[in-house]
Amino acid sequence: MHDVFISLGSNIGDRYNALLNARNLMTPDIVPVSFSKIYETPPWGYEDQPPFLNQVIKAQTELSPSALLERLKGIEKEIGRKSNFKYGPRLIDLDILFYDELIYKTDNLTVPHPEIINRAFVLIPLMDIASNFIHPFYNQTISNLAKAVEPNGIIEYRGQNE
Ligand code: PH2
Ligand code: MG
Ligand code: MG
Repeated sequence: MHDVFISLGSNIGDRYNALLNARNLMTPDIVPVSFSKIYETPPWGYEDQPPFLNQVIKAQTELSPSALLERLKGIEKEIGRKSNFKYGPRLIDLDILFYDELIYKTDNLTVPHPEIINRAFVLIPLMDIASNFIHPFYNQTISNLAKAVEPNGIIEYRGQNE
């Protein structure tokens, strides 16, 4: 079994249900075992779009990194994601953050996700469930990495009906 961390994001439609559906569609081959809180986060990268809901989960899987990526793309499709521009709005986005302590790079997948250290919307949810996890590339704890990002505008999300 492999331990993986996956980030979930949505900023169009029923954002809360998109996260819920994505988690439900993962089983049985991706089994979520712990969940961060859900946060509402200002758009990062391309700012002229609605705020996101973001969550990070830890899951267990026997899938290889590339098979996991394909499965996550399948779930994005099932939820109705259409192709979009880089950093643009999306119904659901599922990204592999970590896969055990693996460091891995192919044309369409880099693990750990190369942007983790720049993204408060990933590091803050990661703090909920993996503050002591050591980033295998930077050899620093999540806790340490989180200190270096600005949490501006990130709030815990409580409303569950949109
Ligand atoms: N995802 C992006 C681009 N910008 N900003 C926030 N706050 N949350 C996201 O999940 C996000 C983003 C592209 O995947
Ligand atoms: Mg993404
Ligand atoms: Mg993605």
